[in-house]
Amino acid sequence: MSNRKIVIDPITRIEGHLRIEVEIDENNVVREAWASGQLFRGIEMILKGRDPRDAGLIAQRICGVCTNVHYRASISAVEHAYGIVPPPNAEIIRNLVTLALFVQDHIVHYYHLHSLDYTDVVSALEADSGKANSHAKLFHPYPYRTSAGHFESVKEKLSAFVKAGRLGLFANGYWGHQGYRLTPEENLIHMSHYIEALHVQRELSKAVAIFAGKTPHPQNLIVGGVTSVADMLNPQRLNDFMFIIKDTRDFIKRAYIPDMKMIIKAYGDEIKRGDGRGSGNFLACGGYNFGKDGVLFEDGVVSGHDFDHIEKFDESKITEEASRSWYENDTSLSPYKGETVPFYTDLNPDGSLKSEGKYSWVKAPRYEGKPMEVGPLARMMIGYSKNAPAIQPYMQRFMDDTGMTLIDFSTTMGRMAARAVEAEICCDYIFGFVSDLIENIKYYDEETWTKYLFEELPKNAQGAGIYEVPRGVLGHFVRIEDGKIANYQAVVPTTWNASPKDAENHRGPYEESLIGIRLADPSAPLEVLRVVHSFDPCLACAVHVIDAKGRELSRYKVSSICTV
Ligand code: NFE
Ligand code: MG
Repeated sequence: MSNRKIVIDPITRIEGHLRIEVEIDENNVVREAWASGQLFRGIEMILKGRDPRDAGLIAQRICGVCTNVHYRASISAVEHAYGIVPPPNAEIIRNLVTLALFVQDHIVHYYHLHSLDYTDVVSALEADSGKANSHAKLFHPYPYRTSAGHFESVKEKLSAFVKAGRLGLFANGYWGHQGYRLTPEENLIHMSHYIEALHVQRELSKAVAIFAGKTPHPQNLIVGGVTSVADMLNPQRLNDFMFIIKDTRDFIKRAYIPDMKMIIKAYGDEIKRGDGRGSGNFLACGGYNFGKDGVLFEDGVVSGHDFDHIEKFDESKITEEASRSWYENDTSLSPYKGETVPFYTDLNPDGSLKSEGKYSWVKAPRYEGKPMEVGPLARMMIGYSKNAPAIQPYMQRFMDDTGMTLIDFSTTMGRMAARAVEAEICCDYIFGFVSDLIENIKYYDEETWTKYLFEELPKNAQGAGIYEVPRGVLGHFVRIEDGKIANYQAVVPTTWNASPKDAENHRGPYEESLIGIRLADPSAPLEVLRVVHSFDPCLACAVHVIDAKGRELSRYKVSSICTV
């Protein structure tokens, strides 16, 4: 029997429109894969000709999920171009908001976007609440909201959904698939935390809004600093922020981490088999300084899982190319010179991707010509290998508790585990950033903005804002000519991970991680969902002109007065 193609479109639960096509052999093993962003992001074109000080407010509309990070990277790119250094308090406030967002993003990703690939909602209804209560104690001595009474109320909520035939957001799962292995009690514990996580993520949005004004699409950043002066100087606001983080920390330690350990125990053979392992190229730019010389994340570049030789990150080695993407100009370019001229070449007549030609709106970022995985997994593996004080002890404890080795993390389950460990680290370390802020204020350093006169800034300049954000390395690159934006490029984490192939036919990280995965039932490709979802895809970072039918994407009119 010849190879067959399976198309999953969209594969994302929310966060934009990603299409995955895989070719499987007669044993249902994936032999080739194509990741295709089905949306076009025109933001870079909209930014041309604008006042650089406005870039942040426009660029942040790239996405509504990783809310503040495009805003921040954009403002920083302009600051870098002009040589403006924001004062320490501004940097701390920016860090507080971004780190609260890391935690919120990771919790939402695990419970609401990914856990249903491993937990069966319908099975939870069969659970014995008393048994679930004692089972939860195997993974934490004081598990989060797991009394038998609480479980009964969760079951009632779930069965009301099922009885009404309105599964809502649970409607499209492959419930009953042989790939689901948790017991009914374990499924119930997860579903209970799924519901609790809705509250936790709402509270974290409030924490972000304390300094950022609102979320998504915050208001508090300006070139040179932040505007959240009154919030910074109000002890009640700081206290509210810390209180939410404290509650979240409780949830992470008593629910998220234990649930991760439970999943790893149940699906351990997938880890040992290496399901979802990619090429072993990892990239991290590091950052988030605190105290005298503390840094949360280490930078590093790893090739082929060689963690003994980690190179320093160098932004000048980043290029993007579009030989397999729907843009003109196939040459590999520095983002400062990057182009965004759409060139849609359609699908095959049967509606499938042109697997030998251009097939995605996502470009192909490369580091020294190589595809790179970015995100929590890259950060945790690099931080652990470099013995980073903020990372190594957390990773070590998780490894000791689960029996996982470093290479085990380079899998689908490992990607999830790294994200959970990172959420725990961010939550614990946020307090260090808060105490830096309090320390400054105590000594009358209330500076939040570095003064400059726009008229005195150079007319021609270029700069980059490069940060670790929840899904990996984010870079915004701006070139200013005659006081206006002449070119703008954003190379976002999902662009790295969802990258299509390149001129050399190197697969992107999603694609590479799918090779060798065996499907139990090709009509219900749960295994493919698991691999791709473990990266936390955000194709919303690649949107702006949507095509509901997958066709007719060839005409654009983007004027400079277009609002986004
Ligand atoms: Ni739209 Fe994002 C993050 C950015 S994309 S969520 O994290 O930047 O990968
Ligand atoms: Mg780009």
